[in-house]
Amino acid sequence: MKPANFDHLAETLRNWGRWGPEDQRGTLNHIGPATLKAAAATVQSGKLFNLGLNFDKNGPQSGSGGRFNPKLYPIELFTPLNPAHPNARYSDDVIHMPLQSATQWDALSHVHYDGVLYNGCKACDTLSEKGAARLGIEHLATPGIMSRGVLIDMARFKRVERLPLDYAITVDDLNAACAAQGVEMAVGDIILVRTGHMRAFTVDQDRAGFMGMQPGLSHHCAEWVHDKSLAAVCADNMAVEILHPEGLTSEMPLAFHMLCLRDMGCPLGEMFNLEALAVDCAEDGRYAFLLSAPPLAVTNGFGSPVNPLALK
Ligand code: UVW
Repeated sequence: MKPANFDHLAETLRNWGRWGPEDQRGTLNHIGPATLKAAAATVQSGKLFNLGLNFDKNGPQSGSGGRFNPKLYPIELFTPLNPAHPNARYSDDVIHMPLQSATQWDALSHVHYDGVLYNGCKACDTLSEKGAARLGIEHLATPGIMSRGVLIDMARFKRVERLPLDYAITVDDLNAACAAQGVEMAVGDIILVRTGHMRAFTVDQDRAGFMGMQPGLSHHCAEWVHDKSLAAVCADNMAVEILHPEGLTSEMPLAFHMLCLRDMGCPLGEMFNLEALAVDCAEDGRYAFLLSAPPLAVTNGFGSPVNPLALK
C-alpha cells in the first residue's frame, strides 16, 4: 500500500509546467529579488553559523546503500614549483567520495516513480551511467541557493533534546512551532527543521544510529510546503522525512522525497548541523536569517555536498 492520501497529494502538489516545460529549478523559482532583499534584511547581529559537517573519513556513513565516507589522497606533495629553485613548493589533493556522503542537496533527479521525474522527464531518457541528462544539480547551482532561512526547532518546541526515533512531524506541529517561535512563512523561504537527531552522530558518534530509523517530516507536510510556496526544505537528519519500517516497506518508500523532488520540484537539504544555530535562535528569539547554501555545479549530478552558512 502507498502511504495515506499519497496519490491525491501528488496530483494536488504537482508543479509540472508551472515554470515552463523546460524548467529544471522547480520551487527555487519562488526566490526572486524581493525574497533576497528580505533575506538580507534579516541580518542584524552579524553572527555567522556553519551548518555543514566535515567531509572526511570520520563522516556519518556506515556503508549502507553503497555510500562511504570521503577518502582524501595527495597527488602532489612538497612539489617544487621550479625545480631549479626548489624553495617554493606546492601540494594538491584528490577526494573520492559519494556526493551524498555528508551535508548535501538532493537534485531533482535524485528520486522518481512511475518512470517519470519532475516536470514529466522520462527516467529512461534522463538517467544513465553518465548521470542526469536533465535535472542535474548544476541547474540548482546557477545562480545558487540563497534565501531567507527559517529554523523550525521542533525538538525545542516539543521540549526534548531529540524527537523520538518514530516521531513523524505533522502539519499541526509545523504550524504550532512557527506560532511559538513568532515566525510566519513567506514565499521563497527555505525551512531548516531541527529534530535533534544530528546528535546521534555529533554527540553519540553512533553512525548506524544516525543513518537508521529516524524522526522527520511526515509526507503530509509536503502540502504545507506547497501551500507556503517554500523554495526548499532542509533538516538535521539524514532523510529530512521520518524513516520507519512501515514507510520503508510500503509501495512508495520515501514518500516525502517523492512528493517534494518529483512532484513539486522542491530540493531537499540533508544532514544540516543546526545545533549552534538553534542555541542562538533560542537566545535572541530570532529564527529567520540569510541562508547561503550553493551546491557545487557538478554537471549531471544527482546531488552535491554543501557547506551551508546562516548569517543572523
Ligand atoms: C536516499 O536514501 C535514497 O536518499 P536520501 O539520502 O536523499 O535520503
